[in-house]
Amino acid sequence: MTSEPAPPLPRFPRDFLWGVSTSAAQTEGAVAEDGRGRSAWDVFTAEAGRIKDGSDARVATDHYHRYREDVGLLADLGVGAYRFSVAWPRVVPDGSGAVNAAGLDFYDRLVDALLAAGIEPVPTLFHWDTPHALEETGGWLVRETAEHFAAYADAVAARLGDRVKRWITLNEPAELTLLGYGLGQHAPGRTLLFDALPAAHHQLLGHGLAVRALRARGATDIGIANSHGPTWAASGSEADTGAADFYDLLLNRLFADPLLLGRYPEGIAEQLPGPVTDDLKVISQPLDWYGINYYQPTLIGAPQPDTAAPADFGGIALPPELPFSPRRIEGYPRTDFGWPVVPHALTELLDAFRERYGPSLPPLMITENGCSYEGTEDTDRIAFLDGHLRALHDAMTAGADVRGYFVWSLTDNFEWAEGFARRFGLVHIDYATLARTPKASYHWLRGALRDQARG
Ligand code: IFM
Repeated sequence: MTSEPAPPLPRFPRDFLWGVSTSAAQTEGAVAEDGRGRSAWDVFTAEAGRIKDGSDARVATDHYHRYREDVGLLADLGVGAYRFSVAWPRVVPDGSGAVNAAGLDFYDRLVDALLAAGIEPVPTLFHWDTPHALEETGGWLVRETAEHFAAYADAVAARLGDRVKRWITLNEPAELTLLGYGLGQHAPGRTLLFDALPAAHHQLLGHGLAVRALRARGATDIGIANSHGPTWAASGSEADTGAADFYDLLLNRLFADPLLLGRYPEGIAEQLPGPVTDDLKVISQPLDWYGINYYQPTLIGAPQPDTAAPADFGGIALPPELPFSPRRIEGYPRTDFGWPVVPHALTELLDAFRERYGPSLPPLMITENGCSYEGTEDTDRIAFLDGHLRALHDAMTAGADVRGYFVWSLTDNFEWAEGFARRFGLVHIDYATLARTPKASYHWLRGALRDQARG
């Protein structure tokens, strides 16, 4: 996809929060430093064949040591906020029990450096790096992990709460449930299919308990980052629309309904462990805002046992038992990852959220949006961001209350099972030297943010 220079972006509200997102496991490296414990991803990446390019994240982008340079890049970019994640195994090496002060020191330094540069720190407490010790006792399949998560959240808030105002509890619990526990493509590599559902419930419970812990420490600005995207049916047939409805439930309602409406979609609660009704009260405490990570829509049809999933769905091998099958979306440009580029689906998604949740929907933030392309003259990424920001503006004009937008990601980084082969950064990383080089998209966004600031 290449594009002609586009006219300036439409004007966003003056107090709109512009930011970029990263996560600890994808950037920090330094996995054995300053008392950090092992994470589920450390163990997963050490297993042969798990990561496509055979890499691991022991060094990643070395953000742990180069955070000052990264903060400089953020300041020069002109964003108001930096969304990063705190690594649970760095703060509580065994997942429960003793807190590692040296691990918290890193986030202390990072937060201070951000504030000194006039950038708001927005930490996510959990972005998939479950402490390995907890994984060994069942990980998110067991209730205790939710309780340990709340204790960890309390420890982080105790240290950073005097300077951090805005918190995110979890990132994309749907992906961890589906890819980590259901299909085995991500850590911890379990292939439980629908028996993975307890992991969804316990993450939600962990979220609710963490919200309580943060509020007890005085936090007043708390959200969650869930991945969502419109689900399109492959045809109008009953079989295809039924399959699409089911997939929509998994991606768009399994997490949002309990959080926003205090109930699970029909038929789910019966399959979950624990005092679900009581848990739902904890899970559905009102949020200050709700984060949406949007990348692409999904086209779904009735099961087709012999068809491999298309690139739209990561090209992964899907078990024949699934009651749906992803199809390739035709007629749109694609990123180098093979994902279709469909900006208007973001407008569609935000319209659908307003319609589905009505007055129960708190203000929204787009907590991730971005794309993977090679090269530093990344005009395709510019076109992607430009198109999605216009689509977002359309949704806001139609009434969506969206307060901020975060690009995924500041730098290229470790893209999970894909290793380093996928480049989502506004800043290029040379993995041999770890040199950072801003791409054309970085300069474009910098200009766009300056225009916005001029008012
Ligand atoms: O890199 C990931 C991130 O960790 C979670 N959201 C999607 C991104 C791109 O795949």
